[in-house]
Amino acid sequence: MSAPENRASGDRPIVVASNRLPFAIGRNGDGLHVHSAAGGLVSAMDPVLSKRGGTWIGWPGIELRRGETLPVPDRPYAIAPVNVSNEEIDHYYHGFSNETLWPLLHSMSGRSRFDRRDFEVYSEVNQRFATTIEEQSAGAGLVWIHDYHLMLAARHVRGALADDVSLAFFLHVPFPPFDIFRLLPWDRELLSSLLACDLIGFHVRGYARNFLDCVERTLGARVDHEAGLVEYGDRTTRVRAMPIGIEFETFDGLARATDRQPEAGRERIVLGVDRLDYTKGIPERMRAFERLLELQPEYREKVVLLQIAVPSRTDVVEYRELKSEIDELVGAINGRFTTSAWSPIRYINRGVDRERLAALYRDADVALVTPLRDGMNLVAKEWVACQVDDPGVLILSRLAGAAETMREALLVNPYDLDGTAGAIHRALSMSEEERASRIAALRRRENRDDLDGWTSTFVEAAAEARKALPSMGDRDFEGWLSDFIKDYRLALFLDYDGTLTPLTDHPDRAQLSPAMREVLSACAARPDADVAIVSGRSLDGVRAMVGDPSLTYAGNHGLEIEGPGIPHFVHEDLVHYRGRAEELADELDAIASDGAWTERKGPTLTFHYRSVPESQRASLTREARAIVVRAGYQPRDAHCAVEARPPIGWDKGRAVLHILRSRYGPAWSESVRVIYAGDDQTDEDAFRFLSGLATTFRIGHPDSATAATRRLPSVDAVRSLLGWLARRREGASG
Ligand code: GDG
Repeated sequence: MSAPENRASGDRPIVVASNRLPFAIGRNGDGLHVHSAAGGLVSAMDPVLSKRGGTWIGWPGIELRRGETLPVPDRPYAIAPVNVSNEEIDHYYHGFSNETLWPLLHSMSGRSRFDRRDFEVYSEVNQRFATTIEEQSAGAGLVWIHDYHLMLAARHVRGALADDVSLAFFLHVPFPPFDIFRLLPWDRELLSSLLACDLIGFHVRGYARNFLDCVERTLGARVDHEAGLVEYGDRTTRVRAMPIGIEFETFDGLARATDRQPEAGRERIVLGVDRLDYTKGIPERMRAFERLLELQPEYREKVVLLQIAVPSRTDVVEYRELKSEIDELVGAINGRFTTSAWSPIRYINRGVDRERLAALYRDADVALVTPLRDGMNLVAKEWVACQVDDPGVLILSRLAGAAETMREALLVNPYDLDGTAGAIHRALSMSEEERASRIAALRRRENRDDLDGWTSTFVEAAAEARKALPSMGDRDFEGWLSDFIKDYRLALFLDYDGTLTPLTDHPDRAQLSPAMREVLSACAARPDADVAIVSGRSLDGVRAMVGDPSLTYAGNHGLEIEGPGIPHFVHEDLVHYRGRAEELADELDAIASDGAWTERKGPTLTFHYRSVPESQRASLTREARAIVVRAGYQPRDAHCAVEARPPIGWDKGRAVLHILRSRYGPAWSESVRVIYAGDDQTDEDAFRFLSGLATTFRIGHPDSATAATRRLPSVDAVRSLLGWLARRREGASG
């Protein structure tokens, strides 16, 4: 099938990034040699890249020695190799990709190893992929990143991509439920990186649902589960299930063209074909077959299990152990049942070529595809495509993604040996009519939803993905907050700049909009709510900007506090710093040029450099920070500014607790619920301090990590939140 090309982004080239290139490089005495690497990904991407042009980015599979250049086979698109050293491969590929992520994503967390060094190298290699993607993406319409090896690349790429280039990711393996994924110490990093994409594709709906659940619960992103949209900071990502297909016509053609194989003798054949991987359930399958021979001796000497297991990841110890386990099991089962004329298991521990594979598929009476967990499983689909005469029966694990659509197969639980043995019996005794009906339906679907169709659907979906979620509204706040604050007094803490007003080039210009002023006053007017503004500005400064005397104000990051029911507070240690901030400000003024200036705020100050040309910022801030440190103050990065605070162990978090305790007493949490919203690094102190004690919101761009419960995209969203808080209970939470 061929679907229309992606029109929305024209016919611009595509950049594909995957762990491996579409060919493999080996080295022998004569130097480097190219081998073809036929596989699902190559079959899927090669035609679309050939048609549209573009670049394939990947690791060539070998560490290049000094002076060696990569032999690149002739292709109608560019190849950009990413060099990864052998040591890096150990951590990035064997370690984090295959020993941490692979088992975890397959819900086999007991096999996952969590090693910080592996993760660090994985991040570095992903960053290197991202740099190559940036270099290759000029003029491209789509950057398409593949699979679990590159989950951190998207985040680095996003900032460097032109606005009209779509960024998309497809995961070829399952995505596990929240309770499993949260075991990963770096879950937030991976999730937030993926949300830099416009489109994320999974094989089946269940994986997409798990992912949406994870980003909602782990990152506090806003999710529309029905539409498959995630809003994270100011960016929206579309999440879709797009089951991969196979080259149906190719397999069908191969099956019609090849001769009968010598394996097809008098016995009936039950076939298994897999990479030798513990997710594929090969030992369980052999035991189920053994159970069949135990329970139904009439199959002895009549049926053979033909298992092809292609060696895979032999550098990983678990894979070597699995090979030994299977070797022993084959020996034990064959030792138990073999007669002079027959052995029950025929085991081939190497790959066969595609023609032979198609013939084996065609001639098998039963395909036994019983992974313990599998993203999709292409073998099931390829086998179906090869059923060109005398139809066989497909037995398929219900834990493979393929089971979601291939409903006409006999679905089994691969852990249930009796159930699987029963299914083999049912398959071997199934009538020709039933077999033909099931296969006809399976073939129709795989022919219709083939690989070409999948690629076109993905490319089109990526171009159309850039739809924003409808703006945040009462329904969201209702879901997040109404139970939390119901029947409690509300203590609302709000940062000022970047939270209640957009950031401006000068602090004096950051005025509250009339609409914001209105919702703020309406919140403050509620008899069951108290509002406090917590700012890095001076106390007088922030009070003057807001102008409502009924609120509480915490200035200078909480070093000074004033409000109803709270004795005026100035941190006692400030006496030691009297006058020093002024001296420090004079020193900073001496280096201020090109629009840099110092905001004097009493005990603290802020050195602003927003108007300074980009090229001078790094050296200027380095100098400013050094001066601050020499003066015995703590420097802290803010939005285009360096803050200087006396080192007295006080921050916005401590200030919030001080306000809560002074106002409501030490048992404040019995009667008060706290909501805090802020956009700044200094608000992170409050988010960490209040974790578990409050619902916290980080406003704005999602590039920096946050300890907040949720993110809000903008000052407008804060206004909507305040509007809802002011109106609630009049109808909503009763
Ligand atoms: C990952 C996901 C998902 C196998 N033996 C031989 C041979 N093969 C080919 C098959 C098939 C491929 O290898 C295996 O694909 P699977 O889908 O079964 O499994 P993974 O390798 O684990 O692939 C999986 C897939 O990505 C695609 O998204 O379906 O869930 O784990 O194409 O034909 N090919 C040849 N000789 C062999 O002996 N020529």
